[in-house]
Amino acid sequence: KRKEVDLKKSLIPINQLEQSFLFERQTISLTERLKNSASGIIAEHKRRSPSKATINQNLNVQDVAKGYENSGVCGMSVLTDGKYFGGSLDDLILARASSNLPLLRKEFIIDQYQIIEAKAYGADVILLIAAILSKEEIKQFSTLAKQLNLDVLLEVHNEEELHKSIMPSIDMLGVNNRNLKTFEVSLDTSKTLSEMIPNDFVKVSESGISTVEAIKDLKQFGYKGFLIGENFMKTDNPGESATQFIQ
Ligand code: IGP
Repeated sequence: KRKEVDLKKSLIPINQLEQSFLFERQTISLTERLKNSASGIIAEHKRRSPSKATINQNLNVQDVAKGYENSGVCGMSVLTDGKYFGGSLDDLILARASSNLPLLRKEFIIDQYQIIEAKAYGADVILLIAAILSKEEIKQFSTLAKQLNLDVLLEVHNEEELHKSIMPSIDMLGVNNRNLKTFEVSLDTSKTLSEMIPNDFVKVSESGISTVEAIKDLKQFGYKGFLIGENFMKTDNPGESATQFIQ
């Protein structure tokens, strides 16, 4: 269903995307940063969400990006989905213009076009969600991303999704602590799945993280990356809030 909605918009032809100046840009690897970081924070720009309605509508994405960069986080995640999260590709390109952080395009990717688009709008990393993709699509999409020098964060929520997702074209394995159907959050999801993730993938724990203690705990289970949105975005100064999570 989403495919129809997305493709109905008048899209910029692929060859034009490929000629945009950001398409030529040297991407920055979030995976490498996480490997070498003590804090491992990936800070998200998120105005609203289906589980929370409004989080913060008063900030502009440029200030948020600069604040996150100054705080010393490893990377930034930018929601580009409009329907559920109130984001857009404009947010991505504005974040790119305002910071040198590795940027993750946070989107429900279901078509290769969106990966080329991600690069043209300044992303360094794409998200692939195992729950909405077949193994074949994961392979095809991640291979394309690697050809474009983009890192791939593959998101899972259970063992079955994890097993279909393990392949060499994936850089990071993200465990979403939030069940996308019930919106229930439990950090135990990350803990339980951690031992099934091979060590050659950088492990990222996503959603529902709001304390430094939770991060310390998750590090014991091998996690190197921590994706945090709401906890920073609900404050007046997300960058400053992020500072408290960086040692
Ligand atoms: C951030 P939180 O609970 O810190 O705001 O979560 C991030 O993990 C969450 O926004 C997210 C998400 C997603 C959003 C994780 N996977 C997939 C949209 C689609």
